Amino acid sequence: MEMTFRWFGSGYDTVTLKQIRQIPGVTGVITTLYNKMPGELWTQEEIRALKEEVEASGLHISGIESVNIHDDIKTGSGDRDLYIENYIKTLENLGKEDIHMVCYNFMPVFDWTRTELARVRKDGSTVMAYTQAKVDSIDPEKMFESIKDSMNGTVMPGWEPERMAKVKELFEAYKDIDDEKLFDNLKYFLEKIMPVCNQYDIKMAIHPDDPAWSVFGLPRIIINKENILRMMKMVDDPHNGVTFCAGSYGTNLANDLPDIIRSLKGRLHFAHVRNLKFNSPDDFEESAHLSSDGSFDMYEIMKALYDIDFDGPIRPDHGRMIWDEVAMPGYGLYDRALGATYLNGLWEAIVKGEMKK
Ligand SMILES: [Mn+2]
Repeated sequence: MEMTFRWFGSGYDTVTLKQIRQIPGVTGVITTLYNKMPGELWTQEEIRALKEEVEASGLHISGIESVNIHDDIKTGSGDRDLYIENYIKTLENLGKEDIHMVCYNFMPVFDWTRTELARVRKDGSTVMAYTQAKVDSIDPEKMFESIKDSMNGTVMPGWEPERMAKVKELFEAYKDIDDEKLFDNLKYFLEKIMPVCNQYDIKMAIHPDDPAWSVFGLPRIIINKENILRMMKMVDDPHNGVTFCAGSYGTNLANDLPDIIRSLKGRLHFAHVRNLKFNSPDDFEESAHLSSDGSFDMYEIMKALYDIDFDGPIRPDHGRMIWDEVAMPGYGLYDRALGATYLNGLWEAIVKGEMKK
């Protein structure tokens, strides 16, 4: 595996490439063209400029998170074919710049959903948290309003004000879309892009829905082992792969995380590893990465990645806000750097332990 760090780009991220370069063991960044709207074409020149900026810092681009999918593709309507053409061209341009892993998601309307962006924990750190009761009591069109004041002046991925201004129209567009239709539309999209992925060896890595169940009555399909196996089988190509995200699959306690990892051997192209602390099955918060601070056994997660010979990029995920840092919720420097170091420590212990057997 390669330890990486998510970086939103100059002008968007409070964390600098220089800071990332100084985290021991981190050699690559997972980045994006953050100003691009879903469906928009990425030119080769823009990608090259991003690549040159990253490489000038002594790091390299390990993959893209995300090239976002336009809602017309997810709903299978409107200008879907035009947006797929743009997507194919974008993948081609990434391939020409020697970038070979693309993370994306197929979540309707909202990206990952949290009800609090700064819950205060006993140690004074703040974390993102989710309470089902809060979601059940809120008008979905007010969701953005309810959290936007806690974004610390940043734009959170998937929560762009331009999209959220149209949230009512978006809900309307999805009113006839159920799980089966969403699967059909995903299949249509994947079949169209597989030729370019094969030509340039681009590994597509679908990110799970977060939380891993339907919110506000919207369909959600990338939520458990059964559905992810179906998704891989319906377009059976190694380039049609998966991002394992511990914090997203882990929202549903019925998901056995090491077992899901083992079922993805050969199709797992990217891993997000973090912990959650459950206060009840309907209330969780994003704890530190350390096993003892949350509800997951992080050793078992890393061991499963080792056992399937995972060789793709891995990154720490949402961190706590600590040491008075002001940053995008979940995406400060300090706690994610601690997370990367901890995960590297687990990995070293696993590798050396196995070699001594
Ligand atoms: Mn994730």
